[in-house]
Amino acid sequence: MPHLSRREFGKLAGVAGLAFGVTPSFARSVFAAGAPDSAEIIAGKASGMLVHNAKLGVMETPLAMLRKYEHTPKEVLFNRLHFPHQGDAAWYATTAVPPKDMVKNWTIRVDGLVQRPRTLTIAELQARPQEKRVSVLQCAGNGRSFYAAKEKVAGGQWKNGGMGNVEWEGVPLRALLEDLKMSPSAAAQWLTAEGWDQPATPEGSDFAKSYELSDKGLDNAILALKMNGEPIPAVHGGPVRLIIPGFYGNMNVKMLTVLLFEAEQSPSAFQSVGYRMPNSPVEPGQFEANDYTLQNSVPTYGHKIKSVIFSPLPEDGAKSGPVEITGVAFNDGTVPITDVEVSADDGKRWEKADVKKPESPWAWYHWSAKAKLASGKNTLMCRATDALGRTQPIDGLTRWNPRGYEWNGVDHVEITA
Ligand SMILES: Nc1nc2c(c(=O)[nH]1)N[C@H]1C(S)=C(S)[C@@H](COP(=O)(O)O)O[C@H]1N2
Ligand SMILES: [Mo]
Repeated sequence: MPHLSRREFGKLAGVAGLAFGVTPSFARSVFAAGAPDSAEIIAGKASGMLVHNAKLGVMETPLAMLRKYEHTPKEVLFNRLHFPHQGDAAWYATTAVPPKDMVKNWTIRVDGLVQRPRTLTIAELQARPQEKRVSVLQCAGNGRSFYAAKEKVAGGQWKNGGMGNVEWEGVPLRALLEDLKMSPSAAAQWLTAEGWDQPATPEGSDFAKSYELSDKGLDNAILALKMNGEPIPAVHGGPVRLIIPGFYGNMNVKMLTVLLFEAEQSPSAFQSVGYRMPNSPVEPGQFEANDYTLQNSVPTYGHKIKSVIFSPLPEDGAKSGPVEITGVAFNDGTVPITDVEVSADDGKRWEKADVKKPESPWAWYHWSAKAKLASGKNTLMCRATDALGRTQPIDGLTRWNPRGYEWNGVDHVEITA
């Protein structure tokens, strides 16, 4: 395992750029054959995923696939990794459990401002009581492509499929620290989590994410050992992944190797420049992708409330007449979603959808509404609201930002009946 020094941090390469440079051999062979299918890029993935970056195995799930499952299986779950894998391409390119000896020897260093720094072994984690958390996992860049209606933002042009509803299982973090007499001292304000993966070049930043210790979201965090009832596949962060239910994907660090308690947040560019939202609305040209500071922006933490139409989709070939509109909704899980409203006429009239209780506060909610499709073009829309009155902007472009994060504008689907 490479040594992880937390002071090895650097710059983000370019605008989109959460830095890469080396093309691993497995990716080269894939490129030689022309545009590769998702199943060729990551062994075990379904064919026909929407590939955003073949080199890094970044791909999203078409909604027609996503809607088939209550818990998104590993075969279709979107994938995002920042670094091409340099050591062991076969390991990277598989959704199987990582090699046994690697899992057996996996350790997590708990360090910094704790009573008793030490290293946890995977066996210790496996021996402890486990808890489940069903939570939507969603890339903060999900929906980025929709910002192009104002100005295109660099990076993967995600539609709505950079998300999934996943059952995680593992060891509750706070209880673990207390039991092992490793609670952070009063001086500790931040928890930084680091993954095993390393940037391709020495100037690159490590993938490190910091969490405010005062944030209630951490109370629900687990060191996850299982995803949908099985050991977590390497590409989804096995053997141990930090899961903070309701938080954007980047905050759920895969292949966890370090937990650091400190007075400050990590200097990694993934924390200090990337995965942040400006404090107040910005316009293109006013605020650039590298203008982010700790003062003028906040990390992408809890999911902003969102709803997505799963049916009908344009490819369903819906006919005019009565139709059932269905979809999902979710927020950060701190309060329930109270309403989903649906419009079948481009926002002129809105009807309340029937909203089902979710499996957990962070899972997706299912909703459905009856409507009538006119012959010709119909614009379907949906909008969720929660118990705090938080709702989705009708015009998502008001939240335009230079890195294209946190899209939660009212969803639109055009159906020609
Ligand atoms: N170690 C590590 N953890 C990581 C990342 C990464 O590149 N390295 N990417 C993050 C981002 S941006 C997202 S969206 C999710 C993606 O999780 P998935 O690939 O399991 O869907 O993992 C997060 N955790
Ligand atoms: Mo992400």
